[in-house]
Amino acid sequence: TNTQHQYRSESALGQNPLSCRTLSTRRELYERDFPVYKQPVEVGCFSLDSERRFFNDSRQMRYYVEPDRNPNFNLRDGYRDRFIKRDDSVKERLDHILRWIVANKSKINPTVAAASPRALDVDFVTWRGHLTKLLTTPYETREGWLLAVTRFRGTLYISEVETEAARRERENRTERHEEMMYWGYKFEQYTCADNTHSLPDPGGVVNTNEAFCTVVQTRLADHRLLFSGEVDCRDKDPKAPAAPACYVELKTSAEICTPKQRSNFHRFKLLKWWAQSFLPGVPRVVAGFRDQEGVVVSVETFHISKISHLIKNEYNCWKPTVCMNFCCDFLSFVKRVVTEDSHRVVYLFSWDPYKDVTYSAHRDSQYCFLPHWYVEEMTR
Ligand code: 0WD
Ligand code: CA
Repeated sequence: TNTQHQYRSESALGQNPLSCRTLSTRRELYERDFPVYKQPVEVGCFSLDSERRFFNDSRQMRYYVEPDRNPNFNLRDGYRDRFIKRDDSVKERLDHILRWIVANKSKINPTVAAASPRALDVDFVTWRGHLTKLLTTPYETREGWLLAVTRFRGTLYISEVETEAARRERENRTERHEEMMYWGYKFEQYTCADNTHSLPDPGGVVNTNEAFCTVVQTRLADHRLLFSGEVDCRDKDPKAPAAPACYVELKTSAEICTPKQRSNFHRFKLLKWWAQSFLPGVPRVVAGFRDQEGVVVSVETFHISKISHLIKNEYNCWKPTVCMNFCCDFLSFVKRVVTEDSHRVVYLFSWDPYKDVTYSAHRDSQYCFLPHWYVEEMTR
């Protein structure tokens, strides 16, 4: 019909394609062929210890120990007396990734002798979590985002800025919500061991400062990406495939009792799980389903490559191609907008549900996020 034709020919870029000031997030604009997304390659990893100190190694790697299918793990255990919580008012921005880059420049810079010495051989540097937010944007109806972008020596760095709404939510969490945030980490403790020949220690302390992060390189259409994401654990079989294929993502979710709950799980939760693990090439998610009292009553493995089939029968459901095409077009939009190459300039991209993406530019502002030590190291 005529309507369909108009949809198809409409540009994703704002009302006036020549001004290119905004980017639409309407789903129907991104329903085209799946873009090229190269198999992500792990180029390194790093660890953050119990005091959030950076190490250029895998000391915080943990090993997956398959639990009973119906385990009865009590996720509330230890919340009061064996929990050290990371201070989430401290904004680390891209600092850990930048430290990794400085320590591993040679690995991502095979062309040191090229025309632009010291420039990184990638278009974008960011956290996996920021890309997850971009992938899910066409389907997000609750939370907007702010992404700060700086072009420095040709590479675009993307770092999230906490929205006012997110800050208010963080500062006004209920006691119940605070405790539920602990449950995910407690589930990790029940299913992860510190080395290949030990067992999980549910009697130990949960410290959310600790993290093991993978650094991967890949390409989305013509965008060369370098990003890092936190990995929960790996397959402990030494014959398991190389990273990231050996990694396992752990999740907890409310037990599914009704068809409505199952439908919501497929439409909202599986979208977030798929986006987060598809990006770095993590092949499976192990989910602990818990009751109202925080007891894990069943455990199920989801293979990322099978999730799109699982959801196909769901009415009005999300589509992986929409997620990837939107992300791709957003990155193209960023490349067009962010033209001034300077660590002192930040372009702030802003989005709220049911709105278009907009941006503003800021020089020498509170939004600057590339640290001096990084700028100096990469300029020398
Ligand atoms: O300060 C900030 N604004 C951010 C810091 C925003 C995003 C990330 N980070 C850093 C932290 O250093 C953290 O170690 O990111 C790391 C995780 O990055 P990611 O993998 O890119 O983030 P994401 O995919 O959103 O989260 C992965 C896991 C989460 O697991 P679940 O299963 O809940 O998705 O990382 C944890 C959490 O366990 N996590 C965080 N840990 C520390 N600080 C944070 C955070 N802000 N966000 C998620
Ligand atoms: Ca997890």
